[in-house]
Amino acid sequence: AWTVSLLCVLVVFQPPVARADNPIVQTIHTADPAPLVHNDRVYLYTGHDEDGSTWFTMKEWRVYSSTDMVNWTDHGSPMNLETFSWASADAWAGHVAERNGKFYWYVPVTNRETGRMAIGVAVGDSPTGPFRDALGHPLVENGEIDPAVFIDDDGQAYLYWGNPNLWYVKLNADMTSYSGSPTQIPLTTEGFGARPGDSERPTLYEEGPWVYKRNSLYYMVFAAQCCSEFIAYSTAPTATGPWTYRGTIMPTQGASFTNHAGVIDYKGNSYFFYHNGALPGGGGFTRSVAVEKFTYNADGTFPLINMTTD
Ligand code: FUB
Repeated sequence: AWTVSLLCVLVVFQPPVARADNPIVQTIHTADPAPLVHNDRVYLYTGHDEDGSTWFTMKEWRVYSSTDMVNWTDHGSPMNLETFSWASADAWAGHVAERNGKFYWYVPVTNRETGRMAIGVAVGDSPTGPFRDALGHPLVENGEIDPAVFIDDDGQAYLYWGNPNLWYVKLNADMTSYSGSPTQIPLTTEGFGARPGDSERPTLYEEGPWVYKRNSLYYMVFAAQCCSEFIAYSTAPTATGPWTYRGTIMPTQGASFTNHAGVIDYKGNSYFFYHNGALPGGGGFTRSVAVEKFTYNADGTFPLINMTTD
């Protein structure tokens, strides 16, 4: 009887584990994946589309983790709009980075004072939180969204973000302040491709930048061309450019008119995270995060990656 009750206790207190084909999360709607590898584990940070949404109605962020990319542990929601006393709505696409044992989560939210989007930063002592507002006010306020953080080999951290423009700023070592002013990355057609038939936005860049370095080459993966977004990328010899457009990674597919990418290497494989509307009843405001394993071409370019349910 003792063994059985111990077993019951263990079963009751196990964090929920979901075995996932795509979509990774099949119990709620998730969007805007931001994977992070830490201590041999993949942490997946997402937004949460409210059931029945007819807009990007999002109030909290979620965390999942895995050691095999198949079985995912649900760590719940360690951060929501109330984490930021100055935020009123729109818990949109964020990104987490680790530095010196602390985890910094950059997110766009609506600033209740201005009614405009601003970027906040929360900090936690573990990848699953709890997270607290690091500043008590926005880190960046220019009405634009989708922060992405990248720490270069020399320790310099950068924050990128933007829609309709594309910005970066050099973060200080504390990760919660920056030096200089935000700089606009020139949206040239050489850098970000030519958008057909849209004079206000001449390039394909729409939103959702994701920056990383591989074999001395800097990659910027981004959502291209609203409102049937596909995922494209550019590369550069430095973290600040100049960027050269390299083409499509994931064509427009599925029931969501947005897409949002995150790329990692883990245990010798490369993984491409994205979102779609693949759950029953899913769509543009009820999205689901998914992942595909892929192999870079020998010259470092991306293969074309399609959405699957595998
Ligand atoms: O999830 C809300 C917004 O939709 C994100 O900030 C964009 O990247 C798009 O996915």
